[in-house]
Order: sequence, then structure tokens, then C-alpha cells
Amino acid sequence: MTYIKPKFRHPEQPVNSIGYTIEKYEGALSTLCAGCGHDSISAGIIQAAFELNIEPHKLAKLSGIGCSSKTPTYFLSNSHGFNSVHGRMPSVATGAAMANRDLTYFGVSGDGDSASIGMGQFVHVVRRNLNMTYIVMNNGCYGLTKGQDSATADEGSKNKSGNVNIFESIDLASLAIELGASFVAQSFSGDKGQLVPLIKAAMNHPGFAFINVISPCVTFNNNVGSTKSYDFVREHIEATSTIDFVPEMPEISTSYVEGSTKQVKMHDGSSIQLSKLAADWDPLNRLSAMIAVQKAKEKGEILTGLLYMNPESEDLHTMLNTSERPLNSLSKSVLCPGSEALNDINAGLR
Ligand SMILES: Cc1ncc(C[n+]2csc(CCOP(=O)(O)OP(=O)(O)O)c2C)c(N)n1
Ligand code: SF4
Repeated sequence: MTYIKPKFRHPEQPVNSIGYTIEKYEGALSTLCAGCGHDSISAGIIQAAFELNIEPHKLAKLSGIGCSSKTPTYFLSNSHGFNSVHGRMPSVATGAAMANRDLTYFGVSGDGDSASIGMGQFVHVVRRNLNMTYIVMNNGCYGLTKGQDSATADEGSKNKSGNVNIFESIDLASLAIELGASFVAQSFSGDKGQLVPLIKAAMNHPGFAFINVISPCVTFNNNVGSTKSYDFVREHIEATSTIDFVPEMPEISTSYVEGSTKQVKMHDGSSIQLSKLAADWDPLNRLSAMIAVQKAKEKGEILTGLLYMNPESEDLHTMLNTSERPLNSLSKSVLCPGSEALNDINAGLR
């Protein structure tokens, strides 16, 4: 029975600072097609959660519908999970986060799930700056329903049947920056070295952290002429920088040449170090990020790495001044202030 994951592990596996081996962050054996980019992203998520010393039961993973949205089954099986309706993950995530801010929220979606049926939900979760990480596993097609073009398929891109897409594509990273997302990154499923630090930085960001990951569908969109195939992406990738996530450090000891390395401090004392920056791009400047993405697009390149970040971001909880404690832990006396207080509120509204 090949669907049963072998339990054997090397007895001397490394443990993280809370004493867990990486096994604690794994999930069920994947049933996706062999070689699917989504599986590489799941591996990146497992690695990032292990390295960040996350308590699995303090994380909630949420998704919509699609091959991409199936992936939460394949990572973090000791975490909370909710596989919602097609395109509706953002509203479920919003409800959960508003009720309990003590968990880390991790959303997974597809380009069909977010850019077509779920577009209405996506744009609002971005502009509300919900404190969550949101990954789109972007393969330019609807993998689960046998490879129809999605709204992120590039104009002129050919699908497996040889049909050329005549429509302008939706660029989710540009859209997220435009809508005010406070952390926007782009990566490739085949570049774990870049993806893992990006996921770690996103999970540490206090606000909406969006990562658009190009993730080839080997079964329906890996043909010649597709702009989301492994070959095409490898040939056209252009990194803004290399990235390293440095957890809480009082002093950064790395020496760097001014202009070639940039350090972005995060709210909790950790930092992101970016090397080899493109000369005319500033990750803290929204306009500069938008121009860099558009320039790359004009040249037919896929710009990867951290595109934009606002380290001063205020998330939805801060904006709405919500309860510090999870709602299910509030006692009746806190939830119901008594008739006198209610009379005062009513009098104030007359
Ligand atoms: C309301 C609703 N409409 C349509 C579908 C059919 N459907 C299932 S998955 C999917 C698209 C999946 O594409 P994407 O989100 O890009 O994920 P992928 O499978 O490519 O990872 C569609 C249209 C559905 N499940 N529910
Ligand atoms: S159909 Fe495509 S997206 Fe779905 S599992 Fe297979 S390769 Fe991955």
C-alpha cells in the first residue's frame, strides 16, 4: 500500500530549539502527480516551520479548492486545518483570526482559487491587512479540473492542446502591492534556497504577507510554449536579491558593501538581509517595487525575491482594536458588561 507513509526515521535526526524533529512538521503522503511544483512548496513550508520553532498546535492552515488547496494535508498534520470552499479561504481566515489572534494563520491557494472565483475575497483580505501568510501556488491553469487556462496564464502562452491564450493575465504580485499589501514576494517552487527564508520572513511579518510562487503543473502545463513550465521559468527568472532571514539578533555581524546588501529590521528584532539588490529597486518603496515588477514583465522576465515590505505595518487587529485574548477564553463578566453599562451605551446613541 504505497499511500502509507513509512514511519522509519534516522534515530539521530536534528531537533529544533523546542526539541522537535522535522517529522513533527510533516503531513500525509502526497497524492499529487510526481514532479508537481506544489509538493516542493509543501517541503519548503515544513522546513520553514521547523526552523522557526513553531509549535504546530499554535498554527492554523487554511485553503480553498484545487490541487494547491489539497497541500495542507501534506504538511503540518499536528496543526489546525480548514479546507474551505473554492475561493472562500480569505473569509474563513478572517473569521478565525478575528476570534483568536493567538494562532499563526497560514493560507494556501491556487491561481484559479484566488484570481478567478476567489478574486473578490482576495482583494479584500489584502486591503484589510489580515495578519496571515498567503501563498498562491501559481501554475497558470486549473490543475484539479484538468488544466484549463486560469486568469494568470500569460497572453500568448500555449496550453497543452496547443491553444494560445488571447487574454491579458492578472499579475497577483502587482495587484497585491497596488492594494496596499504590506509584504509581497515572488518565488519559484524549484528554488528552495529562496523560498524557505521568504516563508520564514512572511510568517514573522505582522500583517498580510503574500507570496506568489510559480509552481509548474507537470501534467497539464509543462509543455513547450507555456510560460509556467519548468524550462521557461528557469530560463526567465530574475532575482531581485538573495535573501536570508535572521531571527532576533541584537547585532548583525555580517560585513557588507554599501549598496550590495540591505538589512530590513522586523518588529520583533529579527531581520531580513538582502544581497545583490538591483541598483534601481528599493524593497521599502511601493512605487519602486511596482516599477521593478512591470519592467521585468516588459522584458519577459519573472522577478523573484522580496518585492515590497512595510516593516511599520499595522494589522487588522491593531486597526480595529480587537480583544487581545481569544474570544473563547473571555468570561461572561467581560462579554456582558451588565445592564447599567448597556443603558449608558444606549443613552449615548439617542
Ligand atoms: C464553486 C466551485 N466551482 C468550481 C469548482 C471546480 N474546480 C475545482 S478546483 C478548480 C480550479 C483549481 O485551480 P487552482 O486554484 O489554480 O488550483 P490547482 O488545481 O491548479 O492547484 C475548479 C474550477 C469547484 N470545486 N467549486
Ligand atoms: S494536475 Fe497539475 S497541479 Fe494537479 S497535482 Fe498534477 S501536476 Fe500538480
